[in-house]
Amino acid sequence: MDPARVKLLGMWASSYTHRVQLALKLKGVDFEYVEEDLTNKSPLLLLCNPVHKKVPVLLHGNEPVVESTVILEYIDETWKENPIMPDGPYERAVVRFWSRFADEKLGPAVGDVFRLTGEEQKAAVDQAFNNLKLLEDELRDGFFKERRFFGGDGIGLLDIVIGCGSYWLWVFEEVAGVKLVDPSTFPRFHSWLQDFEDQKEVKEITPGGNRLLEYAKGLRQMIVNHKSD
Ligand SMILES: N[C@@H](CCC(=O)N[C@@H](CS)C(=O)NCC(=O)O)C(=O)O
Repeated sequence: MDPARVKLLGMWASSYTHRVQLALKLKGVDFEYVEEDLTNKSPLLLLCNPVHKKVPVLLHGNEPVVESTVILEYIDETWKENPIMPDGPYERAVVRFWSRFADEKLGPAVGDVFRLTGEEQKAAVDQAFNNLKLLEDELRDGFFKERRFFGGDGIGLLDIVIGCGSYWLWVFEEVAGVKLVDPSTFPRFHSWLQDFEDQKEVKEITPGGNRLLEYAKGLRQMIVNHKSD
C-alpha cells in the first residue's frame, strides 16, 4: 500500500468525524472517506479501534490513529503547512486544556439538554449556560481576548474542537425547544460561531440544513420514547 495514502473512517452526522475532515481540508491533504454504519460496524473499524470501536479512525498507510483530538495533533505534526497548534508550550497547554473542557464539560452538558426533559432538562440548561459563560469570559477577558478565532487570525485546533460540535447547538435548540446561544447573553461566542460557520472549509464539511435536523428529531424521539417505556 502507498505509505502516504490517507483514509478516514467516519459517520456523516458525527462532529468528531467533522473535526478530522476539517483539519485535513485546512491542510490540503487528499484522503479517501469511508462512511461507517455504526449499527453494523465494519471489520476494518473493529480492527483499527478495538478499544473504543468508534469513529473517527484515520489510517495513514497501514497505521491507524484514533480519538479525534489525538488525530488532530497527529495531522498537525505530520503535515506542517497551515499549523493548527501554536508554537509555544504554554499556548499549546492552554489549547489542550480548553479542548478537554469542550469534550468533558461543555459537550456532555449540551448533550444532556438534548437527552433530558422537564426539571432534569432545566438543570442541564443551567449547566450548559455555566459552561458557555466560561468560554464567553475567556473570549472577552482571557487568553483568547481580541482574537478573531481561538487560533488567532485563522482556525486552530480549539476552533475545530469547539466549532465542529457547535452547529449541533442550533439543531438541539430547535429539537429540544430551548435557547442556548443567545447573542445578547453570549455575544462573543455567538459571533465567533457565526464567523466559524461562514468559513468555506467549514461549510464544505457540515451536513446540509435539514438532514441534521431530521436526524436529531428522530434521535430525540427515540430517547424520549425509550424513557417513557
Ligand atoms: N472521544 C471520541 C468520541 C468518538 C465518538 O463518540 N464517536 C461516535 C460517533 S459520534 C461513535 O463512533 N459511536 C459508536 C458507538 O458508540 O458505538 C473521539 O473524540 O473521537
